[in-house]
Amino acid sequence: MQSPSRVAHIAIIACFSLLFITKGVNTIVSKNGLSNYSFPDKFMFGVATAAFQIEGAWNEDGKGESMWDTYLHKHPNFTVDHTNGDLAADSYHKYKQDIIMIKSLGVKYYRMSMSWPRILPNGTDHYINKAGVRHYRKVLLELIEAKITPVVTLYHWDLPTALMDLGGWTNPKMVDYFEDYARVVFSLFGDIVKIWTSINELHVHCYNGYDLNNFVPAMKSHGVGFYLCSHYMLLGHARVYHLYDKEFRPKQKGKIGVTLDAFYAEPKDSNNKEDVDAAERYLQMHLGLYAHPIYSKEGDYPALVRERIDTMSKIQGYPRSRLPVFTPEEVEMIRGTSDFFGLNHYTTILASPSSMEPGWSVPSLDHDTGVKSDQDPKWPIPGADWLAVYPPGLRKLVNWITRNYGTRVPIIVTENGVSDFGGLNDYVRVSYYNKYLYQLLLAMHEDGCRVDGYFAWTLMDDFEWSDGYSIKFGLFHVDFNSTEKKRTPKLSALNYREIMRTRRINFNYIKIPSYKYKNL
Ligand code: GBH
Repeated sequence: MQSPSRVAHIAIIACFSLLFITKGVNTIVSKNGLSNYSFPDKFMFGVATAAFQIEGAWNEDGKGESMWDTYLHKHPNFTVDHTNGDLAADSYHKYKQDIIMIKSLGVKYYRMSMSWPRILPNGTDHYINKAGVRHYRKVLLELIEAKITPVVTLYHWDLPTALMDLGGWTNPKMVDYFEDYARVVFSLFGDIVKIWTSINELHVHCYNGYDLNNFVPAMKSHGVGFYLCSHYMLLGHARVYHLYDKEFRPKQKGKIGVTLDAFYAEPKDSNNKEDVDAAERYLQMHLGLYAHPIYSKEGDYPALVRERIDTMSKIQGYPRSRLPVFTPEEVEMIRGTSDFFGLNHYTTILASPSSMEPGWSVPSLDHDTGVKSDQDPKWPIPGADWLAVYPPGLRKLVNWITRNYGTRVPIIVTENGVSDFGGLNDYVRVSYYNKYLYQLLLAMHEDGCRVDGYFAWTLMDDFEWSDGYSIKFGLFHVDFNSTEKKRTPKLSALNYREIMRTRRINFNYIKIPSYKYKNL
């Protein structure tokens, strides 16, 4: 038996080392609340938006209709609050104010998207809308004047209706149309814009639009249209990369990449091999499907994905795989077509295997994946039901990407943020940004991941697709009831500005009342 004093001694040592260990993996803060690690000077900090979600002015100055305009006018109840993007935050008219806001945050980069039908009202390049071109030129010049570098997304889901009428992204011809549109945009704005992203979140556009049907075009083509859409988007992205690389880069000297999205997947029970496999399968089917063709050494769809969908298609009696096949030339054409890994990340799921769940269609991506996804009851869900807060998920995802695709290209977090139901005292958002950014610092400083930038989603409250205006993601509040769409900074805007100023996270900068938010 050990003497009581010896037991106490051991307990004290254990306690200290525990303190030390937890300090190592959790937040290390100095007395003044500052994070131990900092963001390098050349780290790109920014805020992100998307044209359809903020611009409004849906039919002004010769703009054509996008599929979101047309569909929401036809189906006004499609969004939860029966709203649409006709007016949104009216950024088409208020862009100068937006740029003052961006500047006030102290960020040096602004990720925005261009509306394809504002530039090409009919989708095709036989007619260019001069007023639309003039508008984006004004916005870009205003940004430059404010010393903010624009990062422009060519396509953030607002497809011209004329092209949707031809089948949208399931039509192989879309690859040509996208290239034509990109050529117009590069020639008109490439003197100013030096960082491009081709497409925002191929997965979400195809999954929500073809499998789940809660996003336009709501095509009800689950398990078939989903893969066609993904396939032609990959080809479209690659064509646009090469177009830039060959015809524009030599003169314009910019960079071009793509933005992919992923939830992180954690095994429901990390001691259970089946759950571990399920988590990996989830990541491969959701992110690997797009990332492998572009970023892996060998290119093409991941073997696991290829085999799984081929097998399922066969069992289901399809004459050929529902996942289209790239020719060897196409594999080569897509491989290596991104100067950075644009990553949108919001949340994490717990994965376990399942062959069928309520709500799944057959066939579908979910059914093909065979993974039941749960949320940990300990994770707060402050707004949208899909967005549970689990900060270490970002660090783990960035590590997963680094393990799978190496460090040839840097990761740029092109979106990250959290939703709530409104209010200026958005402690939830302050806490979210502090903790997610700290996990990013750990990935960079302790795990050796190559991360070059971070964009907060989003500058201000906006039109959140099928959630309408019911949930809020903004650093700035927008009063959608006022005609002037008045903007007001939230606490999170002040906190973000402080991070920009110090290049560190100051966990004490905004005190979060502990009684208010459990688990934050
Ligand atoms: C991003 O997508 C978008 O790029 C951006 O436009 C958007 O405003 C932002 O997120 C915030 O939502 O029906 O179960 O799929 C993030 C991916 C797409 C995830 C929609 C949640 C709805 C839940 N999101 N999806 S589900």
